[in-house]
Amino acid sequence: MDEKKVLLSGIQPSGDLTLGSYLGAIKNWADLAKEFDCYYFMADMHTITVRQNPAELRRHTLEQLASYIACGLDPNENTLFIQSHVHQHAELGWVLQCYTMFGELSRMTQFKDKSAKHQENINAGLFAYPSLMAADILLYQPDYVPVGEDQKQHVELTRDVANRFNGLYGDVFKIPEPYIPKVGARVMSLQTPTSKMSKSDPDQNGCVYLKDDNDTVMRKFKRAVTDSETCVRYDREGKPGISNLMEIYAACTGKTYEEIQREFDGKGYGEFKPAVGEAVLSVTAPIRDEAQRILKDKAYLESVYKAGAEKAGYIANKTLRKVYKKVGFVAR
Ligand code: ATP
Ligand code: LTN
Repeated sequence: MDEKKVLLSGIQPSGDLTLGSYLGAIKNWADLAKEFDCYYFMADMHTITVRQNPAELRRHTLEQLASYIACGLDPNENTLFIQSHVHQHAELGWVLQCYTMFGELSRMTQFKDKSAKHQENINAGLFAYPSLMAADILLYQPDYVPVGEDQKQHVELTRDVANRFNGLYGDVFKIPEPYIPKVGARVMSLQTPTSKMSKSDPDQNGCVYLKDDNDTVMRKFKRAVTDSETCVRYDREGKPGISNLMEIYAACTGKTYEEIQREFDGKGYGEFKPAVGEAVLSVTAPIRDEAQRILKDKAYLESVYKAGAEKAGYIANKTLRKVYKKVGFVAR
């Protein structure tokens, strides 16, 4: 009998994975398999809430799977799958929409941000997204949901919906906790350090992608927006650019802010920025090369996502059957 606690998370294949997705999420996942029963998926159903090019979506989904593996998620120890392969997500998603309030969904920051960004396509899926995310999570009865700071609000809504449902029908869902890393919890854009580094950001210079070649990474860090001072000092409010670079450097080297301040005392930004680039590359270059190698082996990737969907589907189905019974659907 497997007594391990369960943990689940997903990322939308909405673009190339960034340093933010890595430091804020995936990096922290690789070490968890020993302790937890882990499920990670490509949230392709969430991705179509913003209009996608179909060929690109397919490519991003497979590249993301290859990157997960390259980042250290061993498919033998983690269940890796594609959301749309497990139809129970859509089914529970519908049920949970009927237990999520209009007002709750209206308050979601991600909805407000994305509807401001895509005013031509504020569709019902974008609005109901958190109900589908609640389904993604609750199907697997996880104890923890490791996400970046920006997703905490969605996990809290998931807890509210689960509690509401349990209140009506008894203990159907386990109430999950968000699991948020301390360092690298929010990597900001290198060009606009007050907004999150995001893979769907059209400004590619602000964003460091895991697949970027060495020259591109170095160029992006050298051009990172800073301030008119010259001293490397941590001040999130007053010096957002430098503080962001310090956080990235700390996350890649394990150094503290005090150590970094001492290291670059009197040296100025001209030396600090390329040092951050080098530190990032020491982490991302091996991942990039390994992901490219894995991506060429299509048969292997297929075997991974098929086995993942099978295992995930089995667990998801158990929860969905219980829910269908509770709400009053006639058993088939
Ligand atoms: P999109 O641009 O499509 O909204 P995104 O790049 O913002 O995507 P998500 O797919 O929303 O990224 O996030 C994947 C995971 O990575 C989430 O757990 C999220 O919290 C984390 N994450 C994403 N971007 C960052 C970031 N800049 N800093 C820290 N964590 C991040
Ligand atoms: N909303 C998340 C992606 C996501 C997710 C999930 C994360 C979809 N379903 C379930 C954790 C658990 C995002 O945009 N990063």
